[in-house]
Amino acid sequence: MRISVVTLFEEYFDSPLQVSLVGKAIGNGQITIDFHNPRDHGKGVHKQVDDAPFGGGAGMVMMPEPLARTLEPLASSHRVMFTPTGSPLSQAALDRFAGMNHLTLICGRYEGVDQRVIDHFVDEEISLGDYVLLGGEVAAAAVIEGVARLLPGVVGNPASTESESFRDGLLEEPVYTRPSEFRGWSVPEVLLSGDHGRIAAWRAEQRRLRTLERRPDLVDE
Ligand code: JCQ
Repeated sequence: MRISVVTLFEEYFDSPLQVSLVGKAIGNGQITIDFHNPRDHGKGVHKQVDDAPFGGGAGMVMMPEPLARTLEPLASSHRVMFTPTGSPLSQAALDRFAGMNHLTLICGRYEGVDQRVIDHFVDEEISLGDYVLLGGEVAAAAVIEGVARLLPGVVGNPASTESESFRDGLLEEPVYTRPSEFRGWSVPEVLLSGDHGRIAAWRAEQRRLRTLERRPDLVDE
């Protein structure tokens, strides 16, 4: 799979792409990543990429020409831009992205991006959540990691089954490992019982309770 990243700050991705399974997937050639910097198409001696908003107001807007020039050669890919006004990122979106040959991740900066570029050079807008960051780089790194673990062979691949379990719409149950007593705190007895029926029932109940308490929005009704 090829992932193109459009960013003013390629160096932001240095460690996320080296570390762990993502680093391995890139090392194996399962993922190839290339970077494209709108600054290379910036205007004038200062390579300007942002300008004041029409109509006034605070902050700067990314200019259309440098971004359009950056995106033109990537037109045959699926182009995703990260903005706080996009559709929320989900496991379903990651599953969809993981099936693509060539994905382009566009990191906005400043207060926004000229809408004409979004209208004509972007396929979808995605948000990492209801908060504002300085740029889309964190969201792009999240998508790279979320997609990498779905690619065949990257996680030795229980990943696809794991995302299945998220798809059933409940949070995961709590998990424990040795020792069975840690600083006086015991592991729930049922998990040591060897009774697989009881364990499965306990896990299902924990998932239900946890979801009701923390994410009532995920429970149907
Ligand atoms: C992404 N949740 C928050 C900030 C404007 C392209 O326009 C903008 C992009 C950003 C950076 O992304 C985020 C974000 N998901 O802040 C402002």
